[in-house]
Amino acid sequence: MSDQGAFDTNVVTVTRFVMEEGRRAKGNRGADNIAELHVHGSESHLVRCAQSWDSPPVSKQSYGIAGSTNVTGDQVKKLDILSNDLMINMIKSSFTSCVLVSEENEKAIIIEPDKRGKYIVCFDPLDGSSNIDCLVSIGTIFAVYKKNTDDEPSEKDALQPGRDLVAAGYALYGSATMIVLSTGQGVNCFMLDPAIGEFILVDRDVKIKKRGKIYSLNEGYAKHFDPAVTEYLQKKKFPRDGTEPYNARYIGSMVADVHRTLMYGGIFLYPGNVKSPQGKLRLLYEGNPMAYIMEQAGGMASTGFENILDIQPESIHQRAPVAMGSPDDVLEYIAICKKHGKK
Ligand code: P6P
Repeated sequence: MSDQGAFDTNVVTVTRFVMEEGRRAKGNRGADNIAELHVHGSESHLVRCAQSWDSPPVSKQSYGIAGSTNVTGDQVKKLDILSNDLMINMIKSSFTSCVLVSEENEKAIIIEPDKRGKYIVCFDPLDGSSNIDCLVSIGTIFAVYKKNTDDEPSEKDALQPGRDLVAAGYALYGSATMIVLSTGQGVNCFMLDPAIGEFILVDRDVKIKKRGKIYSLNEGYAKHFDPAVTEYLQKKKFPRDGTEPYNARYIGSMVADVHRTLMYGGIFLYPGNVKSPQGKLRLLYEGNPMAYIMEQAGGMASTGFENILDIQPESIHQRAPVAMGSPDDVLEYIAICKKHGKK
């Protein structure tokens, strides 16, 4: 008799989970359609990207600078272009969306009338791409809104505060490949099983620690930090209350730094500074989706003066300062920012 014990015949795949969650929430914010979007659209792209990362392309030619630069002035790698094209084509073929905003496209993509649905998807197709050649973890970030007007679809449809998101999440291509997803009913993590090409539910309803012991930011900008950031870091490095100093961790890929913060607690910071008052991270496809995940996991996400999800966007590539993670850590940072007063 062969041993059947090890084989789970009732695994919860991301497809099954999102469809069940859609059915549970049916009628609430169209979560059922999210199931469709996730089944046919962004998730398919993530699987393809994930698989390409799990079985990296043999030819080195997929790596390396593509020679162009994107709207944010970063050098564009070939995988950036591949990932962006995949994401656009997968979502278009899902017939669920009408407007797409990508870090790689200066203008919003208005989907042709015969392929339109009611969702707006904002995404960073391959975040952290400057780390591709040294094999550091990178990821894909996505944020999903519902169109809330009957007008002809336009870039304006994407200018909704993060508070109005109906779903958001990311895929992390690291030592394993994982999708972290929320449709407003908590945060769930799905690990890719390359043997069956499915993402399997491994962490249900993830909650972040109330306080952590890690701070994460690029201290190379210390010369340009606002006084509040300098004071906050001083407090983490040289605590006067007898507690141990925090550990410093910084990967330089937002998806990896945010995922570690979600898993271990602490705070991830990309603040504004005297050179870049709004910081570097983009609100629509970096700040908002990650803030949504953090709040759904019991964490916080702030600019230092307001919740990131409350910001009313004015342009699709606008930046916003970011401080997110364990609520007690973010609240401590906000108190110091407010003590120094609004910039
Ligand atoms: P810096 C990657 O280029 C990215 O957009 C985010 O993934 C990451 O958090 C940030 O930039 C890193 O920026 O200035 O520290 O290199």
